[in-house]
Amino acid sequence: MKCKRCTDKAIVQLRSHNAAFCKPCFVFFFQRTVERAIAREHMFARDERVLVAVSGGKDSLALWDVLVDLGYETEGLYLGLGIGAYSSASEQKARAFAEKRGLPLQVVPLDETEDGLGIPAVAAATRRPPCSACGTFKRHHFDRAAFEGGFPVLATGHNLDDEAARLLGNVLHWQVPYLAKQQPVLVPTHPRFARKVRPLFRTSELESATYAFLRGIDYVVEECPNSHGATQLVYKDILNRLEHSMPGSKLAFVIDFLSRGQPLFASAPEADLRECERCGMPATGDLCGYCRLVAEVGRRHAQAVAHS
Ligand code: Q46
Ligand code: ZN
Repeated sequence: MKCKRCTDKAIVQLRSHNAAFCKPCFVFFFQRTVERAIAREHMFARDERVLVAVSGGKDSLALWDVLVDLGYETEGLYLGLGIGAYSSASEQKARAFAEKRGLPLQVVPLDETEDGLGIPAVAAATRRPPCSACGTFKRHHFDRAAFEGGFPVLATGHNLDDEAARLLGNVLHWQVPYLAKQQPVLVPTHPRFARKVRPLFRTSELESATYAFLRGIDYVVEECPNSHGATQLVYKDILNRLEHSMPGSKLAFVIDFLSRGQPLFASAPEADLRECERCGMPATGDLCGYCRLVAEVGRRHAQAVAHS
């Protein structure tokens, strides 16, 4: 098997691209795919500071590595979710990555913020699935850190597999408002929001794992314990089986949706946003989703004390 670019001995085969690459050419291919995605989708300009949400996993650290290599000014943001050993290990990987490269990293441990609530505590108090609470908390703290740090752009490490699984879920349930917002670039709908971008939306999980390995990135291999049994994994499994029989299906599913399907949904009306009475971040009602959830935890705790 020969490298498609230089004809040296290939070490990676990408059936979805009908190509194989040697180490330097794969690194070049991966970085160029990300660079083109940023340019074609107008994600951000050379002079814009980018806040990169890092989880300690392969995708977000690979993304940060590429952005730094491409010369962008970046800062990492790690959110300590308080999920036991998984959170400790992932924080350590994110910190080690930043320290080794001399990059700025902001660490926000949820249980040390003013509300003092980690994900397990919120999930237990509200009896919600942890991932639902986690999504609300992540969105809030990412938005807030970008706003307070004056970052016009917030980048996350969602890859092609994430995007394809999300699309499959949204189509299966005809989630029109979500389909309207499923784009690699989300333009801010309020001055306190940053532009949210997903520069890895064209690169697969396999490609980011390969990139991380070849670049010597030490990432947390274990998945979050709450991801087991998640619907997303079922979708990913189905898509992987499809990909195995028909290489390139995942990429075509996402790319064709973005070019031909998504514009048909994009006119779904946007909710009017005001500022949350409690935290000041954008909200559809008096309180934002995050503050409503924190208030619910407070109410549940008060009820538990009253009944004890
Ligand atoms: S971190 Fe959070 Fe994920 Fe864990 S609790 Fe669920 S959403 S699975 S990406
Ligand atoms: Zn709020």
